[in-house]
Amino acid sequence: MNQKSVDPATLEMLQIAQNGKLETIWDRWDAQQPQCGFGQLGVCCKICNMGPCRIDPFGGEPRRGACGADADTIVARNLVRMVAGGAAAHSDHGRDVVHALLLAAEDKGGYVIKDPIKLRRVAAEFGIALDGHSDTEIAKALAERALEMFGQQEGELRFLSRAPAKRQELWRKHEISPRGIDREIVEIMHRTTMGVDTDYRHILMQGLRASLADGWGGSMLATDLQDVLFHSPQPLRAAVNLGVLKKDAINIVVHGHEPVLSEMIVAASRDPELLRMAEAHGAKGINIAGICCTANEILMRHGIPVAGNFLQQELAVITGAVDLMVVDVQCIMPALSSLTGCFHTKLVTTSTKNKMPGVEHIQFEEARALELAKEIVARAVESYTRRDPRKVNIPDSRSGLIAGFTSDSVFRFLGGRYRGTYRPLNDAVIDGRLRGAVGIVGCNNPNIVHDWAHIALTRELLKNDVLVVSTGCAAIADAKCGLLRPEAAFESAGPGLREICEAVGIPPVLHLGSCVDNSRILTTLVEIVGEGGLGEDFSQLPVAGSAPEWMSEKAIAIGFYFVASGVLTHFGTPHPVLGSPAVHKFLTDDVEELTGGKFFFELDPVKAAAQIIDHLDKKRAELKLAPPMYTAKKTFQGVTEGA
Ligand code: BF8
Repeated sequence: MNQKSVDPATLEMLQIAQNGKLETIWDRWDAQQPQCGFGQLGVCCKICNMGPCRIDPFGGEPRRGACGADADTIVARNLVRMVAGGAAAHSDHGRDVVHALLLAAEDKGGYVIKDPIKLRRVAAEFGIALDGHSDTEIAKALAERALEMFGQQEGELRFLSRAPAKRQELWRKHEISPRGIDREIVEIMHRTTMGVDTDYRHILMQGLRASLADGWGGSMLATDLQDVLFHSPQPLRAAVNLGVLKKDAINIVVHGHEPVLSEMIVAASRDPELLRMAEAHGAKGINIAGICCTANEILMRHGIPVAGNFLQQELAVITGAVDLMVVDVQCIMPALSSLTGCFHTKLVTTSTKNKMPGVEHIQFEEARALELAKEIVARAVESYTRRDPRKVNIPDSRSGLIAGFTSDSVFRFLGGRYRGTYRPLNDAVIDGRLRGAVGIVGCNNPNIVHDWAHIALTRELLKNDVLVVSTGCAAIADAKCGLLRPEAAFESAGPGLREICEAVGIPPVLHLGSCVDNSRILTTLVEIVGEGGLGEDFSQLPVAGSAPEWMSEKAIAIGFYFVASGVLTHFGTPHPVLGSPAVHKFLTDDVEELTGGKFFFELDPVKAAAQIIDHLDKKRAELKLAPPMYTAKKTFQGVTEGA
């Protein structure tokens, strides 16, 4: 592949890396070619020590592993183990947030409850008594109830009751209502170990159940309790791309996922004593910038600039301007440890779950959160004194954006102060000003030109009057090319979407946060159905989901819970299932009979947009809605088809 990215800052830094003979993820990915075909097709089984076994994907021999497992069983097992990995990552993040809430209730670690209204709203859902009780008493009771959701053995997760009654009934009918978060993940591991479940459909149904435990459990808890602790986001302005790093300031990059750490780093960076120390070393302040979902968390609540998305983490170091990179968990490339060795950059791990050989570990303890955050910031100040100005190359690339939308705020925002409901949004869909809405989420992957698929898909949908909501690295991609500015409505949206964006002053792409905040997409769907006029279940809505450049197991878990919630879901490259036509058919066809949602795989973002729009139009017709007001005929690449 020749072109590596559509982002000019990334291309500039890749040239600098090449000149300096610095290896990046693209070099290592090239060195892996050709990648293992058995792995890509999902037909390699290494679950027990009789293997690894592999199946001939062309129907020849061997057709079965040593134990007798066929391609269908092997592919389904491998896939749901990916769901388990993704659901575990999101949910363990959620668990850490619950612990932080417990500490806030006990007045430890510097955490305080910043959104008492949301605290009371969520606590009421758990049936916790509110009257006459202090915020800390309620927070303690809520944290205890939330912790129970992880180890719950029977019944259903509390947040499932947010879904429409029809959806809940459907989950019960197919026995995929999750009982407890940890239980469903463990059950995947049990069912897929040697000699247990061999029925691929039965295995995949457990994948759906565990994914619901993520979306409507661990991720939803993470989002809601982060809002309680760190306050619910509100729309705010910020900047994005490597150009947010500053030549004359101390640059700290926070990378990973959990705001329990990054919130404290932000607080510590404003400490007067540390600021004086920075100044004494000749620095003009302490500049915090984020990478990956940690970036999204502190962007959403503080407007902290975003240095880049997943594929830019090494490039941030290669600017030579990062004095310290602090990481917690998930999406952190192991290569950072050797790369930071080529610069003055200090790399610090902090989580009990993540250590890197040769990298200093400062154990983050929530009970001493602020104190440890100050220690980390002080290390950055020290590191700045070792910065070599000759190695500094910061690309002059940064875009403005608006972030900070939530299912609570944005659509009520659409209704204005006196009409704070989802009615205007639903009416816009009903009268055809808006064709529908699509959530574009997920990662970058060197197997696709960096950011290209996110941006191309988003642009096609906007042109066709489809509102886009976005999270994770997808939102960062769209932000870098200016799609998260209100002006993008003039430049990129169809006439109906433009009218709405202009009336309210919002961008046509709404940033809903990090990957755990995909739960905000679910609660948005709840609100839309609840508002009325667009059917009684998610599967009736003109909506879809997409992960055009996915790479992580977490993306598979998210895709599964979208599909289990009745949503058509696009992935750019297929899941590793093509070695089993039966599993592929289940995911892209049969599952629709069960949940109303299904997957489709399409690398070309323009073709994917066409398929998504066909789906939105089909749903509109089923609801007997008028055709789209302005873009009844689909518009692609500036050409109106059939016009
Ligand atoms: O959880 S989008 S590359 S950063 S996995 Fe990772 Fe993918 Fe980015 Fe956030 Ni989500």
